[in-house]
Amino acid sequence: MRVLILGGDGYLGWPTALRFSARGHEVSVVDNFARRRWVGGAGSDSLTPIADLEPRIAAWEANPAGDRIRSFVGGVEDGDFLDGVIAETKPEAVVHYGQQPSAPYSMISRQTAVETQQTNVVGNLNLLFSMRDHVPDAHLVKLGTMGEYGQPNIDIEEGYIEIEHNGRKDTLPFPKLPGSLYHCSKVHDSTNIHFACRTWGLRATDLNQGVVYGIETAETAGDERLITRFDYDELFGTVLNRFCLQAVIGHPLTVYGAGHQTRGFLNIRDTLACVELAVANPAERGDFRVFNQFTEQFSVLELAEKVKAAAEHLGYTVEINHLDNPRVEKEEHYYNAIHTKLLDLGLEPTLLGEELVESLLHTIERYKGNAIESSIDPHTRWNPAKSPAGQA
Ligand code: USQ
Repeated sequence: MRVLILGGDGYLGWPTALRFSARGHEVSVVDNFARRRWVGGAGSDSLTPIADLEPRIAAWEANPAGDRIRSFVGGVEDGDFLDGVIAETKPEAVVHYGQQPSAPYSMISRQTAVETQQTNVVGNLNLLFSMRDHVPDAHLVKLGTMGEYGQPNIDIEEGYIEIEHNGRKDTLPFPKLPGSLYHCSKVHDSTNIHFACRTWGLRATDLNQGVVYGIETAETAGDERLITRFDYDELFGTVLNRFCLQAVIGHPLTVYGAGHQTRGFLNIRDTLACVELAVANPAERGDFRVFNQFTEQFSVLELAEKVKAAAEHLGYTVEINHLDNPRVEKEEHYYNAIHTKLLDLGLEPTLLGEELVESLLHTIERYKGNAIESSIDPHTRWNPAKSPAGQA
């Protein structure tokens, strides 16, 4: 299959490109290296050493499992550039990770909020037009987020809910309560993709993904030149990855508030498995499918306790700190999200046992000398008017 991966230099995009290449697909990647710039601009860097895209691809092509990967350097916000790539590569599946993925980054300022929504909403809209005009039969696999739903006081369904209102029934998109301007951008994307499916007959799968953790995947383990990036800073590091890095370098774990905020989580290996399953089982023409892509639910405090236990087992001393929550989010809430569609397609979840946390800690140990500790503590507040006394 011809597979185009947007954001192919990123945390998930790079290992996804290798996975499809290892399976014998014809892979092309697009990236403008914005993630590298955003993280650098935040005074941080990937913990793992990552080469530039071209040498990385050359290392993969020299690998026994490797095959040719074509690369295109440019941004999805540039509609003419993207149109040219789609027309040239004629993908049968497009996996779209080419977005600004950080909730805190979107909340720094008006400028970063506008940048986030421009990159995400305009980029996605450009893609829909290019697919309509050049590859209307191709399958769009879009990385959405569980955060589109927020934390409603009812069970979260997979994309749609049957509603009975004033004696009439319909199946409608599940209500959205996004928790940051980044999450809002993903809601806007979902609306636009759904519209394109209904109106132009495109086929799409929105993967409403939970919080990802982990570093190594089958293709990247064993060859350091192929390792994916690993972020742990306040903006781009996801919570479990951050806690593991913090435990290894002796930084108190940064639990925001009480830590009872509950989210869906999944291992990076399962992200790749889910994307593969979605591509292998495409949506019908005109269909906008939504899969909730996570394997387990945890509260933030439960994760901190798991990391503390595993790290102490390895001889570390770990302190858990409860910081004043820089975000505006519910700390006590009901959370039960349905996630059966990917399991029905054959997903075999990688569960977060102590062994898995220990193996993540061991991988981080190899690179702990690269950690920039000053990038860890949170400074971005969702509502600056609510800053506690003494803080800017
Ligand atoms: N949190 C802490 N301490 C930290 C960092 C985070 O307590 O040091 C808490 C946050 O307050 C939040 C939870 O952990 O309640 C998750 O935060 P996160 O930064 O790991 O994840 P989030 O901002 O929700 O965003 C991440 C990805 C995003 C993806 C989303 C999936 O960056 O791209 O869409 O996870 S979801 O959370 O399901 O919306």
